[in-house]
Amino acid sequence: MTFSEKLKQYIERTDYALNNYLKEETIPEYLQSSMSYSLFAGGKRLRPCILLATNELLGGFNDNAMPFACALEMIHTYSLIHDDLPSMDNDILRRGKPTNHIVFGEGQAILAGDGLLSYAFEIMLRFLLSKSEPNFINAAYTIARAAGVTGMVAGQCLDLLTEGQKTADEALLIEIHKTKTSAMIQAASTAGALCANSAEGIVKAMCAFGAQLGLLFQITDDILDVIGETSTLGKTTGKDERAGKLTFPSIYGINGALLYAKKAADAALCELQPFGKDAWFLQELVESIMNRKS
Ligand code: GRG
Repeated sequence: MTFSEKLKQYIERTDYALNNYLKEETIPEYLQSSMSYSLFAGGKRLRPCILLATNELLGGFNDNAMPFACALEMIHTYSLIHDDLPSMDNDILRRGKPTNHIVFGEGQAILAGDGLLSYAFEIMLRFLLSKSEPNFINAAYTIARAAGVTGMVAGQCLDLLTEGQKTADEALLIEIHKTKTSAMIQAASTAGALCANSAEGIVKAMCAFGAQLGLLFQITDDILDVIGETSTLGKTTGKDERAGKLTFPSIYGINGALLYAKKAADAALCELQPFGKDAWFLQELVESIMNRKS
């Protein structure tokens, strides 16, 4: 199987499960529409794919990992809806489509995000009620921490606070990237390993892998905001500079940022070395993020 075929398979399985989750509850029609609009707006499903691929690599049963993969994608989608709000990044375009608040109104967009966030926890807890094994509890805890007040929410808070800051503070930049973006990607690989009931050393290695992959992803995101095309990315470009954001290109220039990206890619690949060819999908995923255009 090729990389694209495998990727497609993970995405299709995730989409199927997400669709079922949204259909199996009696959600008010408008809320269902606003949640579905963003959940099925053409996201790359990066985090579920990492979770499922890590889980498969380590001999896990993907059916047991799926609730966590879906929860992660729901939390990710809520974060994008809220990030696009007028009070945050104030964006009108996401994944090539009008943002949630443009279509459904600001109040309903906040609720679509709240709905996805709370439903994500409901899904994980429902699974834990049927299989309350320590490794699954740990996977849910890992995701909760990544999304929360020391993870993504903390990162977004620092990101908003430092807008317009002109001083090149590398430590702060790394802290924002680690929390805002990397934490959720790291949670994907870590939860994938935990759902496979892997030994502590393996979980640690996959956690380190996810941290580097997350950093790589954010650096390439920063680079694409400068050199990418709005039509390819499906979102407004050049926003970081206009908002005076602290980014890798703003501190090191494009070439410097590319060097940091390469360093993170190499470090991620290094964590996969013990798995040899079995880790082919994750290895190719690292390469594809390094070379991504969207
Ligand atoms: C509102 C608590 C809260 C957090 C928002 C995710 C986020 C934090 C902000 C989005 C701004 C941004 C561009 C972050 C950088 C990287 C990132 C998360 C990009 C979007 O992720 P993709 O490319 O999205 O995986 P798709 O559309 O493919 O799902």
